[in-house]
Amino acid sequence: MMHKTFIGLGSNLGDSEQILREAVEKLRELGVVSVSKLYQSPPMGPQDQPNYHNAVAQLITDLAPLALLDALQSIENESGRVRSRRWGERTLDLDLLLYAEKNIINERLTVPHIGILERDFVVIPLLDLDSELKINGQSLQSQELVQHSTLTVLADQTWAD
Ligand code: A4P
Ligand code: MG
Repeated sequence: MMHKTFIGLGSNLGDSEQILREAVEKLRELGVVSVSKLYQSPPMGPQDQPNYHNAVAQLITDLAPLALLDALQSIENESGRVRSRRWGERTLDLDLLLYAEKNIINERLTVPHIGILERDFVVIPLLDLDSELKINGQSLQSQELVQHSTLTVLADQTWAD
C-alpha cells in the first residue's frame, strides 16, 4: 500500500544546494517524489550559524514509518552529517513532517513533526506542494506566519529535476 508523506530538507553547511539535490536523488529510490521551491531561511535557534537552504519533498512510498525514518537517517549519514548542538548547523537534516493522516508518538518518532506550524521554512514549502493541506484539521494557508514569511526564494520547483 502506498502512503503520502512529506519530508523536510534543511542544510546550512557545505554546498547546501548540491547536498539537497543529492538527497532528493536518494529519496527517488524510496518512491515517487515531487519538490517544493528551494528557499533560503534565517536560522531558527542559535543566530551565529549560516542561513539555511530549506525545501520540502512529497514522497509517495510503501515504506512503513520506522523503515522510512531509517532510510532518512541513512541518507543523512551518507551526506557526512555531523551532529552538533541542538538547533545547530548541519550538512543535512531530513525530518519526517507528515505520514498520511497518521499521528505517531513513540521513542524514535513524533509525527506530525514537532513545531511544524511555527516554522515558515516548513509551512510555506508544504503549501507549494498542496495549497489545501491541513494538519489535524488546521489549514496551513490560514496560518499567520504565511503572511510574515522570512524566506527568500532561491529557485522554482524544477531545482531538483
Ligand atoms: N525524531 C522524532 N520525530 C522525528 C521526525 N518526525 N522526523 C527523532 C525525524 N526525526 C524524528 O533528530 C533527533 C531525533 O529525533 C532522531 O534520532 C529521531 O529519532 P536529529 O535530526 O538528529 O536532531 P535535530 O534535527 O538536531 O533535532 P532538533 O534539535 O529538534 O532540530 P530540528 O527541529 O530538526 O531543527 N533553521 C532554519 N531556518 N531551517 C532549518 O531547517 N533546522 C533546525 C533543526 C534548526 N534551525 C533551523 C532549521
Ligand atoms: Mg531533524
